[in-house]
Amino acid sequence: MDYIISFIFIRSAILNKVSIIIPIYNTKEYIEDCIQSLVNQIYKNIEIILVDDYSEEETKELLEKLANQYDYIDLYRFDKRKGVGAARNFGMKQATGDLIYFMDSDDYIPEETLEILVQQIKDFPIIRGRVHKTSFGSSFTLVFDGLNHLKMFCEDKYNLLKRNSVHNFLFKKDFIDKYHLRFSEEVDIFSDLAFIVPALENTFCVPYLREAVYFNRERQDPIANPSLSQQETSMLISNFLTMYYQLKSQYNGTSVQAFLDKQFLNFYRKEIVTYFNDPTNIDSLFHVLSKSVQSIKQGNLKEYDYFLKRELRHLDKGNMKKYKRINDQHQFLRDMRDGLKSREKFYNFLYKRFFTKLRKKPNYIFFESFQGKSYSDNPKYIYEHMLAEKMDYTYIWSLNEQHDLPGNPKQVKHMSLIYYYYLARCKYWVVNARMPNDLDKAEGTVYLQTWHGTPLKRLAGDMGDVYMPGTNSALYKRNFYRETQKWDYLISSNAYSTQIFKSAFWFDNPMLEVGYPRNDILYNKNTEEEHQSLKRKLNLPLEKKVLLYAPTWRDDEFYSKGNYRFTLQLDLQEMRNKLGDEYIILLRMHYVVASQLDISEFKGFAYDYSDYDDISELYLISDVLITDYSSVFFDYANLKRPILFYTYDLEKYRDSLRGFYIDMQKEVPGPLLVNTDEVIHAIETIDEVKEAYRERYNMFYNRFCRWDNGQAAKQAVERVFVNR
Ligand code: C2G
Repeated sequence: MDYIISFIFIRSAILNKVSIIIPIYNTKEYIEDCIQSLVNQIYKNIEIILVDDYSEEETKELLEKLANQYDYIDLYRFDKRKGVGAARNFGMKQATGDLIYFMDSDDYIPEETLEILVQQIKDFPIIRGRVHKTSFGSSFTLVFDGLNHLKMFCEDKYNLLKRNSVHNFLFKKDFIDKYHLRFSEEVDIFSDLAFIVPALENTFCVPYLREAVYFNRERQDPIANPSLSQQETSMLISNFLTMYYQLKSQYNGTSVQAFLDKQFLNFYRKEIVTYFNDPTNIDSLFHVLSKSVQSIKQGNLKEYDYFLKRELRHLDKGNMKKYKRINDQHQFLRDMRDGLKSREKFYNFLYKRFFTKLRKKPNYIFFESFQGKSYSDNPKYIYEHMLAEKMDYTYIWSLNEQHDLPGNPKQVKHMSLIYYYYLARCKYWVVNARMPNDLDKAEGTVYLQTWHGTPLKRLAGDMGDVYMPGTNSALYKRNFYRETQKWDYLISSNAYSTQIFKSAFWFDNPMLEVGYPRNDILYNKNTEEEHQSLKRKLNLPLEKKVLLYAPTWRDDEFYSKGNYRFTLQLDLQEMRNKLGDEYIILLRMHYVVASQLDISEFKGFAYDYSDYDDISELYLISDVLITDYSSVFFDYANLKRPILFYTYDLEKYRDSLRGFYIDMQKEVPGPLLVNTDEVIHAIETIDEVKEAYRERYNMFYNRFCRWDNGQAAKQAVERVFVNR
């Protein structure tokens, strides 16, 4: 008996060839993962139909290479762009399988998926597995208990369409043919609805298996390489309305209506309302929206809130003026409702709705360094230059703790109510890192972004997967993009940074190529007297040489968002034994590191200066810098003093966490060391190290430090405040 069943199963497996149709447009960074996941399928009776929708050269070549590797891959290429719907329709025409499965070229599936779906489809025309959103590559997977949990969707089958897509449905080919199911070629986004709505309409029940997983990858870069759902909102809306309309008229009087109305109302609430936060967006959409609303069945509106119903009433009546007035009131109330979610959101609401309505003060300047954590970096030196020049401005500093500052400026606590108030009143912002995500820049604000380092590690738009807590690659880049588009000026300290900033920050406004104001001090105060007086200020012994250890942070080692962990990997005991007669060491953790160092037993040798505001002053008094992947070495090189790289986790940092812009092994101006012994040895033989790296150091200096000459603050101020 068993024998017969397995025979039948094998026969049906032979019959059940699956044609996998993949439309492709420029997804070279993902397509290999996608195809590999198909090659790895346990279910082997497959053909893969790649339809290249006129991708650019690199993707085209990669596809040709991949198609040549396996005889069950067929590659077709359009001679112009036709869209995802056309590509899938074309793919279906080529398909020779009994079953059809659609995949997107940036997604992937675990090896069991097709096998489970094929086994379980039985007499049903359609089956569906679970779609799981992820921002990681194919190494990521889900673990189940080994059982198949089959669930039937019958009357509620439209719930399977929450994402409006055909992802992870397996269809019988004869069913597709019988009902002439085709994707829309009129729209790009939501073209699936034209296929899947009639498919469901002609099915009684759809089995669903959560063990058959489809990983729907959120693209890393919604700015440079958006997926369809990451496209411009205006396109998203117009495509949605086209499809909605078409289906509404096609399925008049059927059960699909309720589903379509629900999709419309959800879409209206999620996308359109947000889009109408800017009321100028209403004009072009009003009429088509009005027509859509007229077709909604009153009964389908029941569960929605008062705001929504009131807006829809005015859309229904087609009175744009009235609708705009109501939209305005509602946007205000919605902002307020959002503002009640947290203290920061409430302040942001007050900022947006009230403070920014006040007149801007043309001579007020707002300064902030590292989110108010310190009085430091480029903003400090720009500020002090303006003070020294006695310029006629009022200065406001954002600082978490009260400081004793020259010029006695107004100090406001970062993210406090008064912080938002002054952000709105100040005409100028001088800031060295990102501002709060939700903060919009009001009209008339001039934002000078100084940034805080020459990049070694890949930045923003140039990053691959993001490993920081509380975010994913797409969200991180979208927020970053929103931030950089507010910058009116950006300071760059070398031609290399200029080039990177333009692409990584998507930045087209004026770049101030003036060097770093924070490095002015390295030219203007680099004298023996200044060193001595700084050492006195810092309570350091005058007779000892100084080592400065200033590492960066690790994206994947954290306690919570913004609070990073750091484990000291230098053996201080050993260092004191070998170097203590001649040297002391200053330990300087990165400003996002929350770990506290316990170095009490190394009193007189190791000093923790992690909380000291200004690292530039520490550079001035140190004889050797020890760092890793921190941008500190680009600045320190201005002093032409020796630099050692304690890079015990180089491979991981470079290959999985961040990636670098330069080759550390070939280009940095000092040796890469992997344990304390090597660090000690390099310090003991520092003259030899200097000699060995002399040529490389000179090249490095010429490439990265040439623009710094003690005049950067002056030049930046002239560009932004004097010669505007
Ligand atoms: N910094 C510091 N102490 C450290 C490390 C860094 O004071 N132990 C300061 C330096 O001014 C440095 C800046 O913070 O230049 C940026 O630190 P990085 O270690 O380079 O890291 P990150 O904050 O991620 O910035 O383009 C630069 C990049 O954005 C890196």
